[in-house]
Amino acid sequence: MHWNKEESLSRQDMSKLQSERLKKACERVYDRVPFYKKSFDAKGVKPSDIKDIKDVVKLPFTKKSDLRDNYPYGLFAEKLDDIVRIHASSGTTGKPTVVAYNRNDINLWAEVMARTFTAAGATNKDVVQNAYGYGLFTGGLGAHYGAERVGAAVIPISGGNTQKQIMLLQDFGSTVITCTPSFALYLYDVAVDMKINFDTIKLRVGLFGAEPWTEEMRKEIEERLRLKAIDIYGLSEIIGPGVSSECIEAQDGLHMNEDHFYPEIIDPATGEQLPYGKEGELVITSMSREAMPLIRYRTGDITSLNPETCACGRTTVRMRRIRGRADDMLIIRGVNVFPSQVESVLLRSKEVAPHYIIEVNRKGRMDEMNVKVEVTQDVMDKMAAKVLTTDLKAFAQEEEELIKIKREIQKNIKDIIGVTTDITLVPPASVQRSEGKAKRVIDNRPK
Ligand code: DLL
Repeated sequence: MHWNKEESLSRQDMSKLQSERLKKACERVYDRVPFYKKSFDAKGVKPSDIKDIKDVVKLPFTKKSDLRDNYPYGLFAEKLDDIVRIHASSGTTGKPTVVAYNRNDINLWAEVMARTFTAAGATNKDVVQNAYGYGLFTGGLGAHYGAERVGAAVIPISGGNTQKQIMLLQDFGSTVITCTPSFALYLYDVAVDMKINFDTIKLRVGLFGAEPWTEEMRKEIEERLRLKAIDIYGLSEIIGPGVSSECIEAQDGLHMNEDHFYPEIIDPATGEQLPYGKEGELVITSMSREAMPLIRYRTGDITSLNPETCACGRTTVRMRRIRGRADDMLIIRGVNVFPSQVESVLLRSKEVAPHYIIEVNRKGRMDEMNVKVEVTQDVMDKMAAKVLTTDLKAFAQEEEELIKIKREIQKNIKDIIGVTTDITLVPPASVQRSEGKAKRVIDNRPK
């Protein structure tokens, strides 16, 4: 089932629509946003040079720093009178990135999020427990309007409040949950602590995003929470959630809403556009936005694009699951390491749980990576039982067991990623849980 006919246009019709929309967006920003007039002029390009979607490569990029430099309202293409919503995403340093919507943008957002819910199999028969944070973060309100548009009953519980979340899951019979994948796992842990019988919970699908996660993490979540876990992607600068999402039929790549958000993959070093299938940085032009369209926005996210028609019938280009952000990539003694690669390797091991922290330190001139990961309750129980026997030999064997687990993970990380790491196994529930976006990396190296 599709929400809009634009999800299954022929490639030719899609290009035609994109070409028209790109032209309009260029005219709009050139006329209304001094920053764009300047950056178009600096590149020697005029809106009239843009005749086809392929001409996009002539246009200048927009970077996150451009939003900061024009803080707060400098990139708005609309007067405040017509702006009806302002969101912001908190950066790690300094001022937040500010984004604006007019009425048409809010409507567009609800439409693309309705596509997202529909692709995940949600309908007016569903009860959607929306555990994305409401506020400046786009997750809460973005999911809210989309779920309402498909006619579902939305519970605007927002993030956090874990025990109450579980009570509502049981009492309100929520069938769909929306939250970060790390919060989904946290919810599960709390439910286990509360001795909840999962047969009393009706959840059948979760729409998870806002942070990188892996296929292995998906499997864990699906098994534990007994639902289908759908990957949804977006960023505030473009609209919020609603940029791309998986379909429940195939779960094989995220359908880009490319009639509104034109995707390209570039080589992050040279800025050169790369062909379909090649991995690089995702760049998006938000062609239909009115209050704040962005031209060739560099997302910093690493992925690739696949133009083949999906088994679900949608023809929109699919984006592969995000590998990570270019700026989250760690360089450890010359080897590029994405936290998601470490996650994949860890979750292959049955003895550890999907809760981990990667810490990087510099000793002298050497980088050292330490991965702190929780062992499962099973491993813990086995250890405890042995200790209780006061049988020292058995205890020593258990320690050997732990060393074996550590060695195996170390070996897999070395073989698959190519770096030597130190592994610290810690008891269940000792790694900090997240109610929103998880923080998985602590980099203590001097900048
Ligand atoms: O995280 C919007 C969102 C809300 C998406 C709810 C999905 C669900 P920002 O706070 O601006 O917006 O953060 C955007 O988060 O550039 C990616 O690095 C990362 N991200 C978002 N979704 C995914 C995903 C929202 N599915 C930044 N997989 C993006 C991996 C994701 N990374």
